[in-house]
Amino acid sequence: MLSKCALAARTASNGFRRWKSTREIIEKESKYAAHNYHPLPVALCRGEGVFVWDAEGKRYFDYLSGYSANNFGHCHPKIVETLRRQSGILHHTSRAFFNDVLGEYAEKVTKLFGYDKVLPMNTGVEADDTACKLARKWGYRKKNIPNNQAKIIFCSDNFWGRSLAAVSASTDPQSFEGYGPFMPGFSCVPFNDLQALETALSDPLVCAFMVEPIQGEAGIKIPADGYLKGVRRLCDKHNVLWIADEIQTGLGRTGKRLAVDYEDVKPDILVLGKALGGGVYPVSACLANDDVMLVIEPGTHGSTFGGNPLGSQVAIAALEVLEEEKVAENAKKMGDIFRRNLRDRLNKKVVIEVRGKGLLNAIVINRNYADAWDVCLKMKDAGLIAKHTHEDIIRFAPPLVIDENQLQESSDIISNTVNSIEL
Ligand code: IF1
Repeated sequence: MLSKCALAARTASNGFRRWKSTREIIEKESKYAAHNYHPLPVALCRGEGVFVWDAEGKRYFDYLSGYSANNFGHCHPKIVETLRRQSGILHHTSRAFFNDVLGEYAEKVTKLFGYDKVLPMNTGVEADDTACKLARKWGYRKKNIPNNQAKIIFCSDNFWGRSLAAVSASTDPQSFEGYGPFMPGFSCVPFNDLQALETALSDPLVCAFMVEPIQGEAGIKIPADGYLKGVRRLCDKHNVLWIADEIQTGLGRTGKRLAVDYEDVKPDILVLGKALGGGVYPVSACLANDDVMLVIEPGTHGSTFGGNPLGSQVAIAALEVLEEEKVAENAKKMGDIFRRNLRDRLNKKVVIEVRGKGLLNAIVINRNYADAWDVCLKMKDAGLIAKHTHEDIIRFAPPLVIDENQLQESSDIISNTVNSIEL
């Protein structure tokens, strides 16, 4: 029998440390962790499925999903069990040696997406950077671009992470200001503009065009139907590699396995991340066929953790969940209901636009009436956490395993909050 005191101590602990209040958690994080984010004032201690709980036990719908890493929900039993089990068998070896999981994972991910090979990395930005390296080397070896002159074209308002290369491609001063000098050989064309792309790609020094099929950080910008088909055609015409950054849009998020599936097109290099690690471990990947992938030879690229057995086993589990639970199909169905709900119910003076695909959605707030941050604070109080991007856009990206009851309840929270704004 535990003493009353020990029992109290145990219930007041999560096994790692004593519970703290929201205030204490925020104070400590603010004091000791760098201020490179401005978080919503909510302190999370636990998650399950589409829900998270704060230090006081209040429950929230998670409408950010850890920036779309938690597509399969918090603490998915199969994913957590895989992480637990594999971490007790073999977690990390480096690719100085073979391990018994990487090949299994590589076979699974390449067969699922239809490529010859995968290059395993950890975070999104590393995989995008890898794609750029692959493309440059391909440009020198296969397109005969003179050494050190290869160019990569991106779109304005692109986002692919925070490294020096990624911010060199950025058109957002918040991302790049103060971090120069920048990577040469990068330039941008407007998103959703095939004419501008054609002009850029006709430069024989261009080796690649990298694009998100739906621009996330830019505010969930969806290109016109046919844009991706046009990208494919222009890249073929000018012998340029098409790199699709599906780190945020991939793995069911937009209602298909990949966002490019909506137009039945296949990029030369497919980049995945975020949900590939099931939200429990960073796993990212570059997929390509041999004519591209094999330009990288032993010793010319790598990563300490990329392809480790723990991450590889977790990624196998994540891909199995994606298929077994028909996650993309659910995202499509729920996304259609979600946007219909919001369009029917939201005060159109306050919300100018509802847009999205699957469960990657955004609303645009009329700034005469409110700003996105204040609306996020109000939704938090009402039991739903979401994050704004820019001052007027709120992104809605719940875990893809959300069911219809949960979707209806959370749509109500959003519409009641927005409609309670005084005009
Ligand atoms: C931040 C958004 C999400 C990405 C795409 C590569 C990466 C990302 C398309 C890099 C990362 C995250 C990072 C996060 C904000 C963010 C984000 F607001 F930008 F749009 F997801 F919602 N390609 N996106 O979206 O992946 O290296 O971070 O693993 O940096 O603040 P990473």
